[in-house]
Amino acid sequence: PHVPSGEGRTQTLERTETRQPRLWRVLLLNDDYTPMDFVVMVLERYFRKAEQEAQLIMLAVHHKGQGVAGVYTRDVAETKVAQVTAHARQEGHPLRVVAEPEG
Ligand code: NFA
Repeated sequence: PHVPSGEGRTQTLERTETRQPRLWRVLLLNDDYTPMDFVVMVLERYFRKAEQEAQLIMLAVHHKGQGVAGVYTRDVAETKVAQVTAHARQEGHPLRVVAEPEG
């Protein structure tokens, strides 16, 4: 880091490199009751997936047990978990959505 010269007595230390924030995966977990169409709608509306990709992710979760809906900074990931969980419960579906750190 270099120290910029200034007129006053206060010096500001600058860094040109800043660490990237840790990213969090938002996972959808399979269950026996949430309708496939609801999961596809969630992937389109909350995770901005196109319909075909949403279908593929939903089917992967259905067959493998879980799958990644998206990758975000921690606060965004936690907000997605809260919003999707609230929407699912409002509709009476048991869909589980969790966030986990990457790497
Ligand atoms: N397994 C659910 C069904 O057969 C569909 C589903 C997919 C649920 C992905 C949760 C996640 N209706």
